Amino acid sequence: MSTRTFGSRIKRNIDPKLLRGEGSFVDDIPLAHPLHVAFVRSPFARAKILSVDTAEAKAMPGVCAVYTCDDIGALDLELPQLIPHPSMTDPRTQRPLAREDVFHVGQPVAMVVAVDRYTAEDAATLVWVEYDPLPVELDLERAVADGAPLVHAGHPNNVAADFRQICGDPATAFVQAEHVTRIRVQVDRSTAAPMECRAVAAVHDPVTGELTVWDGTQAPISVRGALASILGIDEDKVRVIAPDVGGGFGQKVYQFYPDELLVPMAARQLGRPVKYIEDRRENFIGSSQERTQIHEIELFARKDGTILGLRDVFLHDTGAFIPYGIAIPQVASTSIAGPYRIPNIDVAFRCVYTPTVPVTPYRGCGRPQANFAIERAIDQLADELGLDRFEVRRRNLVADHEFPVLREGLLFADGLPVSLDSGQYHRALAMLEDRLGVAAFRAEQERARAQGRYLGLGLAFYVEGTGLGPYEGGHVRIQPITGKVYVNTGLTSQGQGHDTVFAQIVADQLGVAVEDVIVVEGDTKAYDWGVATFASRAAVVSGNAIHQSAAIVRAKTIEAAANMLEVDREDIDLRDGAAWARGTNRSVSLAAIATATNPLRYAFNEAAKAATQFAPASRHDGPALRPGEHPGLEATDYYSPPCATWAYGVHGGLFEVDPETCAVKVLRYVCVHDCGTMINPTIVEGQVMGGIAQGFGGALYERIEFDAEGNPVNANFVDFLVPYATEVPPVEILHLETPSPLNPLGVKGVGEAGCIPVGSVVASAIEDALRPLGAGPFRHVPITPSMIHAALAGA
Ligand code: MCN
Repeated sequence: MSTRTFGSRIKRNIDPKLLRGEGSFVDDIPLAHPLHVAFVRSPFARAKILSVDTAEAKAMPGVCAVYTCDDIGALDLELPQLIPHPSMTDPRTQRPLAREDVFHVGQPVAMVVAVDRYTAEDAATLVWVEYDPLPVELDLERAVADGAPLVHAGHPNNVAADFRQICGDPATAFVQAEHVTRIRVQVDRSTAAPMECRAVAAVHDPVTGELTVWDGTQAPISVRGALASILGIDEDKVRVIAPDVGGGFGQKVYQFYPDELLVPMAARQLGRPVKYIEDRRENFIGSSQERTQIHEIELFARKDGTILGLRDVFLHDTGAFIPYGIAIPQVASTSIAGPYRIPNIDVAFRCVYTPTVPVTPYRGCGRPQANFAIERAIDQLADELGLDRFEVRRRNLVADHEFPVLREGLLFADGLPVSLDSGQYHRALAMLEDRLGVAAFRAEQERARAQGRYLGLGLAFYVEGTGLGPYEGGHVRIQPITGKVYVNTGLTSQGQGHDTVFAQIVADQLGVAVEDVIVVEGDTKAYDWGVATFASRAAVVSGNAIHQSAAIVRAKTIEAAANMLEVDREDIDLRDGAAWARGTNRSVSLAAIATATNPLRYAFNEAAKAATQFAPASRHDGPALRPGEHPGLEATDYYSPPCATWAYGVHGGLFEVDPETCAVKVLRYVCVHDCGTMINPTIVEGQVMGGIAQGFGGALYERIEFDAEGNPVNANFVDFLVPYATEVPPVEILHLETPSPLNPLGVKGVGEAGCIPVGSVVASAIEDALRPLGAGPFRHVPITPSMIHAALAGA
């Protein structure tokens, strides 16, 4: 394979369209006279439903239907538990419309369908629901205490699951330790806040029985499977299309939200297109969130800073329901030892129901919390032992020759033991230290302090298991007539630029221009085996599948071209959209080769005419197709990773904290990262940058606030602060490329990496800055100005 475009900084194909406002999102899909949906949502965090009266709403002109749980027949069920785990008994999931009980503010109780959204919204206010509110406990630690009000009966202490994993011999290591560091850290709840909220539209064709659903989802194939199973129809009669999607960040991965089932149901029943476009407030109170965890972590070490063992016990807030099982805390618990050579690990967690929006993975999925725990603990260990924070890390980082590092006993989200596959951790740390100019900064910090300015340096290392299975596939086809190459895959993009990187992979294999490769994603009619976009897996899983398919097409093309040009296969060179007989000026275009596979079919085409002379049909040694041969230059192959491949990186920043205003200013921010071989460094940098922006949100600004009754009090962009471009600093990104030994392309994922260590870096830097004032430690994110103020006041 040549390396002409793989690894190149090619601009994303999709950007001109999106920047010109020519994207086509669910709300842009032209539908003939669609009906519109509004939901009646619970205003209580926990309540009994005493009655629901829809008569007045139904009577309103323009209202076509009002559904409660009693009106949806067989669909009145608990939605599927997506990732079962033996640690959960009776895991609770959401019903499409609440029956008897509501479990969080925002839970859908009734659905109104009307001629326009205004009418639907007005009618929703005329659905009269009588509630009997029940007591609630929102605080995670109090929720697990005896006597706390229960979210779900039969789940004492609100425990959804308890799980513990052990690696090595922690008990012995703990006894041998000369020093123990203990800290408690907390990460608060946040939300993905995609630019486009969620959206679903559906059309049912009564003649063909086909149901077409446009869904701003990360998982069209899974949505189709769920719809077909629940509605009891053939999968072939359900087509799910994810058109352009304005960000997902995990929130739009397959949780099977009520609207994803109810909108198609209504379209079938009412015989009209139906659509639901979530508004921003609904996104805050109805679409899933993540992050709250409280860790009690202990490091058992020698006096020289060598860590012998780690114990971590943490609480994980799972919200009102647990559709994703223990996936998030399991990822957190298996990431807890980070890049460090910690042989003995004891980690246990408890998933806790709270009467809040359900929790499912949000970019990072448990890793930012684990990172905050281990990195804050390492800083603390260094401080307690009087060692430099870089030095303690250096003493414990896995060395290059120690890979693979198997953490037997710690099962990752794929059910397999954690095994760090490759990396250059020491080099990454040295690059960061060098780029930050640590020695010079320390001198500057001293000078600044003398002038009453408080500068601080923070750093944090992370590892990230990426590229989870089970599998993805790719279909590659050289088009007859035009010679363009079409690539179909099962997953879908929400802004990751897959169409460009997948085109790069194929272009190199087939010797065509990237612009001549058209990638089609997110349409179950175009490709229908696959899983979804999550877990930073597209490059690893789909990338390798497409690479393999393209390799088969390449071989077929070379075989056909060798026949046509009457040379050996080894003498064929694919470049510039043609197959060349090496060392000659004889060539045949890929269009002609693809066309020649069936000259009759393309008899009206000039290329076909020209190619007829080469057609396999003109082979005089037997039938046009030999047994097992298929016509056309196309192939489908699948890739199933053996286990996760572990990306990593280290971030560091220089910050200034103003003790008067408590404002935090980022002076410099440096990221050294390694996602294996990079397919497109520009896209990788965009991903890293986007992740860091979200990381700054979690570090300094974003917290979903509830009052004591469980009402979200900042469910809007005025009160819930996402960082704007003005808050996200320029980032100096340095790359390392240690290929993954686990897959043919040597790639690891990068989509989530950026957000993982930012909270740890920011806390580390603020602590360093305010050390002379005795304020700190900082072990709770986001770190708001009022928290800094309180720390200074308490100093
Ligand atoms: N890439 C590359 N070289 C590598 C690794 C990746 O060129 N060695 C490219 C990939 O080909 C892809 C992009 O970088 O175009 C991200 O790749 P990958 O890490 O495989 O992640 P996925 O494509 O599977 O995307 C999922 C990941 C996740 S889990 C979240 S959450 C997230 C993210 O991507 N949500 C996003 N990035 C996002 N970016 C945008 N704009 N919007 C979201 O919703």
